[in-house]
Amino acid sequence: MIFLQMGFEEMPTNNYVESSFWNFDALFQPQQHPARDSHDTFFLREPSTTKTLPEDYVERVKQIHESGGHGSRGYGYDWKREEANKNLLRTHTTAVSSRMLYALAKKPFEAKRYYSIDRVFRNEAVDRTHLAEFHQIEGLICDRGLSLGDLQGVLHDFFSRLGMSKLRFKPAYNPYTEPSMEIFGYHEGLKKWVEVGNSGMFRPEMLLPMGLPEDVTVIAWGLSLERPTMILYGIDNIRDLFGHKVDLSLIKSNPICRIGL
Ligand code: FB9
Repeated sequence: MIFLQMGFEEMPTNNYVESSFWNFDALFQPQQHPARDSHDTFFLREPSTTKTLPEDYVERVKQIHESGGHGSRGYGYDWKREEANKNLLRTHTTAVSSRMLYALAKKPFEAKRYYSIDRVFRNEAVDRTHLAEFHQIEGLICDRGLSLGDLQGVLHDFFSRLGMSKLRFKPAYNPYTEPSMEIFGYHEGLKKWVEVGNSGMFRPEMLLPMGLPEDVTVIAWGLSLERPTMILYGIDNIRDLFGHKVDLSLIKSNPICRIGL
């Protein structure tokens, strides 16, 4: 409801299986980045490789990784098509954002506000707040001449509707955004600052090879669905909220969420 009220439209996220190309390469994430090995990512044995990719666009992505362009010097490594072809369980819904922005670039430019809320998979150590899968929430705004101030503005709007009007931003790093910011919110109930997400401006090395006009900028942010829900309902262990051990009567008896409405 919060995203719809803010004029965002939902992205189609109904594919858990994705190619490394859309999950990583299209996002200018280099092929030797640690997140791309099987310690963090679930790769598929069958089907192990993707069938089709847009060849002309793939060539431009190869260029930007290997030798740059548009003022960037790129990464200067030998980009391998077979690495990009590998199928995996998507590690973030940002993989869907890359598909949507590429689709947008194929049409006369129109500003867009998109969001996604769906499952992502990470081969990480599980503990009371982490499982090998969680739901990512992502918002992005694609328009001409957006600034970091516009990103901080929309974050204030979004999180104030989640009951957090006081935010702090900490410089961070993502391969696909520059600048990037971790987001912290003051939680009145817990009387403390909590990390509420991550954000940034998608890099030109991601957007220009897609064919988007030079002056088009994209601001984006992400968070999880499980973390706020655990805090809101005072749930200590994520297994009580999500997964095969959940007590369904708890789900049925809990009051529905009224935040932001
Ligand atoms: O959700 C998180 N915290 C959170 C969010 C809301 C909230 O609301 C209160 C109740 C009212 C409370 C807490 N986090 C993100 C922060 C931490 O929990 C963090 O430790 C774990 N993060 C997950 C990833 O862990 C590896 C949460 C998950 C996360 C982090 C970043 C992104 C998405 C999910 C992202 C992104 C992104 C960045 C740039 C461009 C596009 C997407």
